[in-house]
Order: sequence, then structure tokens, then C-alpha cells
Amino acid sequence: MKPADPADWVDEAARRYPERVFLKADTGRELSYTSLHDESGRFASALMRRGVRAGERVAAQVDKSAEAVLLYVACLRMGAVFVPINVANTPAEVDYFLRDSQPRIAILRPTDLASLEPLARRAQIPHIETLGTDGGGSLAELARQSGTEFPRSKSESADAPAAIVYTSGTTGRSKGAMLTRANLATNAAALIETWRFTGRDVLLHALPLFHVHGLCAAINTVLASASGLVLLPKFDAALALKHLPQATVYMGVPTHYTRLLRLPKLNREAVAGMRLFISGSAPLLAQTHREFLQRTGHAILERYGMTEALMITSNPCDGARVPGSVGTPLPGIAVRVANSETGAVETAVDVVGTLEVKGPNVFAGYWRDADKTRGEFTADGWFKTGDLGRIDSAGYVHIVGRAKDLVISGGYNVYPKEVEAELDAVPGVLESAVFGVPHPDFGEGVSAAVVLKSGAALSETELIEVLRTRLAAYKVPKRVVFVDELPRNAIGKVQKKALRAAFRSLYRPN
Ligand code: MCA
Ligand code: AMP
Repeated sequence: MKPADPADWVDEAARRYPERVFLKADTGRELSYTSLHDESGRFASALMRRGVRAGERVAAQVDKSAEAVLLYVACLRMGAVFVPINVANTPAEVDYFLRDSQPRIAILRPTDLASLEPLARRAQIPHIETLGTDGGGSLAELARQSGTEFPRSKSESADAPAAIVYTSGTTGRSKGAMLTRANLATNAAALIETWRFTGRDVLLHALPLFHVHGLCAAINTVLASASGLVLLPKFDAALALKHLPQATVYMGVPTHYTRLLRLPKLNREAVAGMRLFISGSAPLLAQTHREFLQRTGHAILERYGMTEALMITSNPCDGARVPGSVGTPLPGIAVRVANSETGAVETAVDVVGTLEVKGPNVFAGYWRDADKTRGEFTADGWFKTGDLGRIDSAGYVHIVGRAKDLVISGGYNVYPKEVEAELDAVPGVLESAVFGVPHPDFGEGVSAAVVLKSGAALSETELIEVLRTRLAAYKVPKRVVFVDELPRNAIGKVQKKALRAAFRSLYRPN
């Protein structure tokens, strides 16, 4: 059966289950599927009053709230392209996203209006509105004055983009990954099947809404299965534990699980109503998997995904959940291993190489960057993930490292190139190298080795302070070490491996 188009998820659910609860916020706010239908309709009408039409971009840097979800749902229903922006991004970063995505409308936090409106105007964005939590902001006001029905465009093509999600890359410049309606529809259907979502499920949502983990894997799966959502403003271990009894499913990054494990009250009783804990975005240590099983009786289900390909593989609901493995490809998706040097496809089991993906989950390309898009695909149309892995005899994928130069901190991707460019621009810095080493809370800690120009006097704190004005705080190195020179190989390439080895205990307590 063809999966339902994202534009129809809400209409379908509201028709079949009008009274069912879609969302409960920790503030007490509750939306049934009927209210979701009506309220998102008002947001769609409001966007249309600002001239937004199907295919146009709606950029949003807003705090997580029921209203933010309504805005996303409105975009899905009217065929507009949602462009979420991380709330941690600095004005310099937001400036780039707005200029690059050229949205019809930018939606900002009320408190950011004064600082960001001038740059949004300079980027020639026709409309700027605000959206706060708890119903504040000019867009929410406009929605309240708008009707619940809006003119529906003729059914959008399945290949039309539904969202553009920015992801940095090894070149240092962020690129917008265009995710189509078919990407969203087929991935939600595959996850419902694999994770056995039904209308009786309630997902405890503590992830941010500006990445595909919290937006697509979480919200879309709930919408497409007409299940429920308990929405927390952000991850806080104690708050999550408090709300677990209202939920049946949890999705998180490994840092969520290690922080939950630090709470003495996490035990079998606290998770009595839960049927499934899912982890992704970064490697889950086998030790975390074991400890969680011991404390709660639940084997965390690990899955693997990427902005450009949504969810790719997953351990099963029924059947072996193998610690250290990300499971098998989701229905309709194929994964293969290619030799990292030659690109030749490896057919033998357990051979390590670059993982490549093919299927209806793979994105339509980078926004306005056909060259970059071409470079990420093989000649026979497989997407090159840049992750190193092997496939075992049972078909389970194991990620063993990364071919791409990337640090994953608390589930956020940090591309060293972007951080190095900012470090190198600081007067007094000769050169720098950014790398990740084990961090007890974030999995990997973003770290920098810096060579100063002769005579320059800069402290670690000073450098970190400068970077904080340029980059989102999670990208800023937690530690900067000064070195006389960077380790290089015979052809002059910086040896990050040597830096990782030399500084692997940087975050270990003595
Ligand atoms: C916050 N900080 C961080 C991070 N998050 N530093 C390094 N890495 C991080 N991930 C910094 C803040 O800048 C701040 O610094 C301090 O830590 C505390 O900030 P706070 O806002 O309180 O953060 P937190 O609540 O401690 O957040 C940690 C977190 C959060 C809960 C782990 O980062 C998170 O929700 N991560 C999930 C990311 C995610 O959704 N990834 C999915 C990407 P200071 O105090 O110095 O100012 S999508 C993906 O990867 C693919 C598709 C996939 O497979 O899912
Ligand atoms: P992003 O670019 O934010 O979409 O992050 C995608 C990357 O996160 C992947 O290419 C992997 O490197 C990493 N990732 C996602 N899930 C897992 C996982 N379960 N284990 C290891 N790495 C993962």
C-alpha cells in the first residue's frame, strides 16, 4: 500500500480519531487530533495571508512548543517547505541560513526580533514574524485571527521538497538537505512497521525540533500512526523521568541515556508503562546498553540515520537487539559496503568499508548545490554516507568509525573545518586542528590544538570566548590546547589520529 502523503496525515487522523489526544505539553496544554487539525489550519491560513504558497520556504528559529509543532504541521498540510534553524545558532550563522534558503517568511523568537530583524531585512526576506511559547508572537496572533480552512493546492508531487534541513560538511559550509514528501512518507511508514507504532502509543518527546531526529523520526511517526505525544521543552533527565509514566515510547541520543542512568530513581517501576526505548544520532556504548537493561529491564533499541537519508537501519522490536550494532536496513532501504580507497562494492561479510544507501528515504539533493550533490552519490546512484561500517552474517550493520572528519557531541554533528576556519581567523592564531576525544557526558568532546604566531599571547579562555560570538555553543571547543606544531604526515596532512591519541584523556577525571 502506498504510504499516505504528509499533507493528509492530520486530516486522516482527525477524521478517524477526532477525540484522540495528539499532544500534551508539560505546561498542561493539550491538543486532540481535531484541535490539531483546526489550529494547524489557522497557522496555514496565517502563512497564506503572508503570501506563502506550496513550494515556498518557511524558515523558523523558534523555541520548542506546541505552537512550533503546529507551524511544522501547517507547512506539511499546505505544501510549504519547512526550514528549521537550531536555536543555538548565532546571528552570523542565522544570517547564512536566511540568505541561502531565501524563505518567503522568517519566523523568529520574540526576544530575537531586535537583533535578527535587520539581517533578515538585508537578506530581503519579504515577511518577518515572531512565535513565542504559550501562544505569544505575531504569527500566533495572526493565526488566531485566521480561519481553520485554507485553500488546498492540488496534490503536491511526491518529489517536491517538504523540508530543507541544514547540515554542515567537510567543506565547512552548511548545505540544505532537501527532503521530499515521499522521503517523509515512506520513512514514517517504515518506522511505524519496524517500531510497531499504534494509536495506543504515546511518545515522550525531549529532542529538539530542528533536526530530523526530533522532527521526522519522532513527530512524523506519531502523526502518521495517529498516536500521541508528550512534549517537553528540552531534555532534562529529571523532567523526562517524571513524565515517563505517561508514555510508552522514548527516543533519545546516548547522552540522554547516560544522564538518565545517573538518576537513582531510574528503575523498573519508573518505566513500568514503557514498551520501547530508542537511541540514535551517535554511537550508544555497549556499556550504556547493558546498564540500562540491568536497571530497567529494557534493551535499548539502537538505530542509525542521517539528515540526508532520514532513518536507515534499526534493530528490531521483536528479535535480537544487538548492543554495538545499528541493526538491519529498514523496509525498502538497501545498505552496502564499499571499499574506502577504490569504491569497489564489498560482498563478503564483516569487511569494513564506507556505508552506502539506496532507497525512497534518500534526499533529493542539496539546495542549490548540484555539484556537491553529485559528489555524494556513486555512479550507480547510491548515497555515500561517509560512515565506516561492516555488515555481519545476520545482515546487521555495525558502525566502526567515520571516513568523514566529524565530531558528534551529545548527538550534534560538529564539522572540524567550520571550527578551524573561525579559530584561524582569530588574530594571533597561526593554525589549528579540531578533533574529538571521549567525553563522559557528550560522548565526544570538541577539542582544538592551536599553534600561535610567534609573539602572540592568547589564553584558552580568550579563544573560547571569541568563538562563542561566532559559533553555536555546542560547536565551540570545550578545551583548547596550545602546541608548537601540528602533527603532519609526509605530504603535510594534519594527523588528527595522532592528536586524538595524544589527548584522549583530556576529559578524564584524574
Ligand atoms: C548543549 N551544550 C553542548 C551540547 N548541548 N555542548 C556540546 N555538545 C552538545 N550536544 C552546551 C551548551 O552550549 C551549554 O554550554 C551547556 O552545554 C548546557 O546547555 P543546555 O542547553 O542546558 O544543554 P543540555 O540540556 O545540557 O543539552 C545537552 C543535550 C542536547 C540534551 C544532549 O545537546 C540535545 O538535546 N542533543 C540532541 C541533539 C539531536 O537531536 N541530534 C540529532 C541530530 P555553556 O553552559 O557553556 O553555555 S539528527 C542526526 O544526528 C541523525 C539524523 C540521526 O541519526 O538522528
Ligand atoms: P547528521 O549529519 O546530523 O544527520 O548526522 C548523521 C550522522 O550521525 C551519521 O552519518 C553517523 O555518523 C551518525 N549516527 C547517527 N546514528 C548513529 C548511530 N546509531 N551510531 C553511530 N553513529 C550514528
